[in-house]
Amino acid sequence: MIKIIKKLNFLLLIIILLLNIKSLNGKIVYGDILSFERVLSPEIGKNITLPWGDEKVVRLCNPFGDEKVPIVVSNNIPLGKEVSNDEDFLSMFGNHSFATLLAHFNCKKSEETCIRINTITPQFTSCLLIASIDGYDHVTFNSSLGGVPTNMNSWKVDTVGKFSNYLPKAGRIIVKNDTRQISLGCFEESSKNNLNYVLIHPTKPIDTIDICYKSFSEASEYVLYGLLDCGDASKSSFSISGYVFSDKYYSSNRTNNPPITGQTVYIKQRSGLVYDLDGKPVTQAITDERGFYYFNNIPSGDYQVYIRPSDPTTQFSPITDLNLEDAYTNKATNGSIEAYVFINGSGVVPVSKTNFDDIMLTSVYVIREMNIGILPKNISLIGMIFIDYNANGIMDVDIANTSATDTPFSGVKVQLIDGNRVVREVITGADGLFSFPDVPYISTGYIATIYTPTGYVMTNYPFPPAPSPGEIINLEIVPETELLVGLINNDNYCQDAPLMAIICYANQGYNESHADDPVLITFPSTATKHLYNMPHGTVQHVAAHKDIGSVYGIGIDRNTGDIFTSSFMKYFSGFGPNGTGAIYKSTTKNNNYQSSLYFDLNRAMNQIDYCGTDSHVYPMDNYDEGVEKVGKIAFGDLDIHNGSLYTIALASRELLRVSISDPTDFQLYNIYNPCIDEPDDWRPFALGIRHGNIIIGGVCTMESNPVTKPVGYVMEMGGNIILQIPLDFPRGCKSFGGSFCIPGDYTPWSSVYFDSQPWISDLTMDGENMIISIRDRGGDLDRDVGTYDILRACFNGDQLILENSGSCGGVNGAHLLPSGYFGTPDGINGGEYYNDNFYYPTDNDGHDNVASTAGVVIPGYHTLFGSSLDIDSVGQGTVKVWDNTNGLLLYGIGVYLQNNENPTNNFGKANGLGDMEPICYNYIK
Ligand SMILES: *[C@@H]1O[C@H](CO)[C@@H](O)[C@H](O)[C@H]1NC(C)=O
Ligand SMILES: *[C@@H]1O[C@H](CO)[C@@H](O)[C@H](O)[C@H]1NC(C)=O
Ligand SMILES: *[C@@H]1O[C@H](CO)[C@@H](O)[C@H](O)[C@H]1NC(C)=O
Ligand SMILES: *[C@@H]1O[C@H](CO)[C@@H](O)[C@H](O)[C@H]1NC(C)=O
Ligand SMILES: *[C@@H]1O[C@H](CO)[C@@H](O)[C@H](O)[C@H]1NC(C)=O
Ligand SMILES: *[C@@H]1O[C@H](CO)[C@@H](O)[C@H](O)[C@H]1NC(C)=O
Ligand SMILES: [Ca+2]
Ligand SMILES: [Ca+2]
Repeated sequence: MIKIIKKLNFLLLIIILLLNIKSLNGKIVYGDILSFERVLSPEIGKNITLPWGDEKVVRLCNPFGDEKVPIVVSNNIPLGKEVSNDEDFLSMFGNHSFATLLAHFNCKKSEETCIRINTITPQFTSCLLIASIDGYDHVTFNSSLGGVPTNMNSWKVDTVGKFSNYLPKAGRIIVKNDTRQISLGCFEESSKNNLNYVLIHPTKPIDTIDICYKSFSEASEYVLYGLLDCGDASKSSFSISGYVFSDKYYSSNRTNNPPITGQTVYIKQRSGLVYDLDGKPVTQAITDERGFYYFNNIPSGDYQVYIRPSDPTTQFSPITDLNLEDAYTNKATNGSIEAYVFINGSGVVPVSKTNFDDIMLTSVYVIREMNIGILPKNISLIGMIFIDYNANGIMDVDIANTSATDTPFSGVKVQLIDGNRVVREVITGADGLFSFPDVPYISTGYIATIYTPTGYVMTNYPFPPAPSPGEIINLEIVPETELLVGLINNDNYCQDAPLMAIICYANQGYNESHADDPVLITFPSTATKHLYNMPHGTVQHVAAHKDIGSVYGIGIDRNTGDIFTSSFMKYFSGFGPNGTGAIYKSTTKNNNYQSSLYFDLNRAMNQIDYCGTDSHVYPMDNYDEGVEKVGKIAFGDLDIHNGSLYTIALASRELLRVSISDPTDFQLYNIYNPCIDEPDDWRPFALGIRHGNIIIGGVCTMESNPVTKPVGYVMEMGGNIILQIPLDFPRGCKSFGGSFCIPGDYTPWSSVYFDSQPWISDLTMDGENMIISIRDRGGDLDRDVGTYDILRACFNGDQLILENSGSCGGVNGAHLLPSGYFGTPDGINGGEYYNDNFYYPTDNDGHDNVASTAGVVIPGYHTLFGSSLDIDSVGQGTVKVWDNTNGLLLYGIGVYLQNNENPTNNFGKANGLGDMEPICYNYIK
């Protein structure tokens, strides 16, 4: 203690000399507030509390305990003397006559000592003045608030200066900092008497500063410091402003995000209520149409700005920007911003009347962009794309035999759009659904952009004019309502209940006794009764025998409804007036049809027998010649595709294409011949359309070398074989009765009419699966009976696989083993997918295979319509209807019934029907 007093005496001496205080009257003149006597270093360990300046109360203590007691005295330095006349220096002390500072002594080479200055309340506007640092002094300090260390890089230097303008030069103080501490030093030669100083302030509130000092020379054993008020509280009025925005981008940035108008923003001080500088309480502000709010004319303080969402599950912008100087960014954590607003506070700037946000403010300072981002409530949006087969705009889901069931449309790209922004993108799956779960709600709403596949149009337009096929469609999509989008293209479209056109055959030459018999008729596809029992007029006679003679293939022009038919060689039914190369067109006129020659391949090729010579013998009384030409002259199946009709010229085994708008535009294509050993046995006949391309079906008939069974082929136009059909499977009984079974196995083609001679006559797609109709050539060689097959081939994602044992593609059909009516094996591996058996109870007999010669699947239908025979009578030409999903025979419509009065009217069971097509019109004209 004595030692310390001694040192103090020494110190006083120094100070008196230094400050040039001439007369002390035996008593040192102290500052207004600090008491020299009280601030003696031994006391520091006892936590001295002393008032400092007008408002502050400061506690001093020794942070390191008794071993390292700092020597500190208070000091009142008179202002405005020679040693203290620098204007900048003076300006810091207002109109005070003394600068009240602490002097911290440290003897050369004694250990560093520290002093802790603690203010009871957080300091917003305090600056730290440290003075008298020369080359031998080393001062460091750090600060904290509530025990939380300050990042010392956030302190800012205000002034580096000197006490006196009069005395020689003072050395400049160098400030170095890192996050933990600030170090002060001086490397310039300085006058002993002109003290240097640095004024430095925190940009965040603090309540504690630890200052440590060590001296390296007796020439300099003290530094001075003090807390000054940097802000003039009377001038320091503040505002807080910011934006509340809907953070739909999850960007935590108000840029581009929509404002939230009418949002209440609350404010409070950590220590309680907020009163503005007029003394009025301030509690809340409401955001304007820009989402902007402000609190005006409030004192400096430790504020919390927050919102109180009515929905407790409200979520806020994910990223909080702690740098309050940044514009645009979200400053709130969970909807609440903590901001120390004071002069020099981070982000606190003078109000600028050129800044739009400040126009309403009357304060001197403002902290702007105290933004609060609210994540919009998530919503889920869903929709579905379906194929609207009948284009009625409704997703028809009922399953009926004679109407389409609309199906989900997979593989369609759908984007969710907000303005120009693609929020998400999906491709519809097998369920046709597109869903956007958990997207932020936006008041402007979303658009679903449908990338309509090529050729498709939307059927449930909310808008005329309708976009053209394949055009991208933008639709509003709203929560809680599934956006249903029906799409259709022409190929998949058919109006409800289309008429069906079918070929019948009339006996004899076209101009003989049966000249007026109808051979091309239409009937409602919804018919369930036999046509001959239906009201008059239900069936329309399109063309008579005299108009077109014997034809097989039918094609419908979807634009006009015109019907094209091609000549066909059949026993006891003569060619039409224009011979073997004729393709006829039947066109509606005044509610009636008119038929005429459209194209003649013989004429077009300038060769009278290009399609074969008419081998019938006329007049045809009871008998016909030339039947070995069946299947070898005239034409096969006919289909229309892309504005042209296609048929097969049987004599030359070529594919013929003729434009349906211009008969002079035609073309013949070679067809690949898969019958390597006996090329002459290749009999292409059937046509179909798969994946938008023509496919061809034919048989290697084994006619010229009948040692093996015939083999069928289905190929693409270029000859790529997509299906091989060995026609060697058991076929039950061609006819059976109580005690007999006439085997129905296929034979090579021959002139024996009772042989079952396989003739692939039609190819029908059921989605990705294929239905192959096999006519019995034997039925066209006589007037006896033909028995048919339908085979189903299922696509396994890679190739078509023929039905086997009555199953196809993993689906069991109608006739698993044993499949023949009397248990005989019937079909590939003994079973068959489609039930084509016929049993006639009256006579206790029947046929095991009366399937179809031409099949129709109207788009979207689950049924197969086939031209066949025998449903409930013998000698009946019949359209049968099967269920494609299980092979069941559902019902049949008798087309005609051979009766005993006029047995030669039709062909009865002898292949009395030909091709069949629905008259579907184009939806997109
Ligand atoms: C001084 O105050 C500090 C903190 O307020 C405390 O930790 C310390 O024990 C006090 N010292 C004495 C001697 O009272
Ligand atoms: C000087 O200080 C006194 C009290 O500290 C105050 O009343 C007075 O207004 C001040 N004068 C000026 C010019 O600031
Ligand atoms: C200053 O730093 C020292 C060492 O890390 C630490 O013990 C002390 O508490 C700090 N002082 C303040 C005021 O944060
Ligand atoms: C501390 O360092 C940072 C940069 O790291 C600087 O911006 C800041 O002004 C410095 N503070 C002082 C008091 O020198
Ligand atoms: C916020 O948006 C502004 C304006 O687009 C941009 O300059 C700034 O970098 C953004 N800030 C952040 C943190 O993304
Ligand atoms: C086709 O037959 C009809 C009816 O006999 C006849 O009027 C027409 O001239 C024939 N057309 C040709 C090109 O021979
Ligand atoms: Ca529909
Ligand atoms: Ca059968």
